[in-house]
Amino acid sequence: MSLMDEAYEYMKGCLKEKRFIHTLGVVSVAKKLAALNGVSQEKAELAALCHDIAKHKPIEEMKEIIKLNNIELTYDEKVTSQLWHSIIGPIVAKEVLGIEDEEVLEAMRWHTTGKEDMTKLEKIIYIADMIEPSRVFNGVDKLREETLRNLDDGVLLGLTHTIEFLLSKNSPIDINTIKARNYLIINRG
Ligand code: DGI
Ligand code: FE
Ligand code: FE
Repeated sequence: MSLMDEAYEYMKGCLKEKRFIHTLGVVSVAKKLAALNGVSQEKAELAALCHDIAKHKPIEEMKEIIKLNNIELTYDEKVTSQLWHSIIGPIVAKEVLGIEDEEVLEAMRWHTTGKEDMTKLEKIIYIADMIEPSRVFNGVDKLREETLRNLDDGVLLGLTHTIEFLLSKNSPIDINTIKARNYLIINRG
């Protein structure tokens, strides 16, 4: 069986139905964005398929994986468990599926927060996760339009939306999200 087929089979088995539907949505948007932006559709498909591979792990198991792999969490990351599935995702994907492609693993790693100076593949997985068809929130249609028109503009709007959402909830904002947005603003053509 090919790695891709194996990944489909594993993800279908490890995710709840709703999350698997979300995942298939991310795959379809990511492939489309890859085609539009000159990125490997196969890498986009694999990264999208596996991006939430650790999402359903119990908190204790996530902590254990973080500890076993000597990952030093920042103070902010320690108190934000929503970020942990993306921090350990690449480790799990390597271990259970044997994924070695660093570009794919990095795109999985940064799918929740984004980061400074992202690759096109990282941008695609970050934004596809937000705009896949089953996502519903105020402004999602504008975000879809903007992303199809221009990947950087879409990612910038997505980062702004995330920051506004976190501000409104009085949640801590991960530093990588701020850096991702600053970088795009400073370096946009
Ligand atoms: O895993 P998904 O649900 O598909 O999406 P995701 O990986 O983008 O995770 C979304 C969750 O992560 C959502 O509950 C908001 C939270 N989140 C994302 N960035 C930050 C954050 N939470 C905090 N506190 N700070 C962040 O910067
Ligand atoms: Fe996620
Ligand atoms: Fe997701």
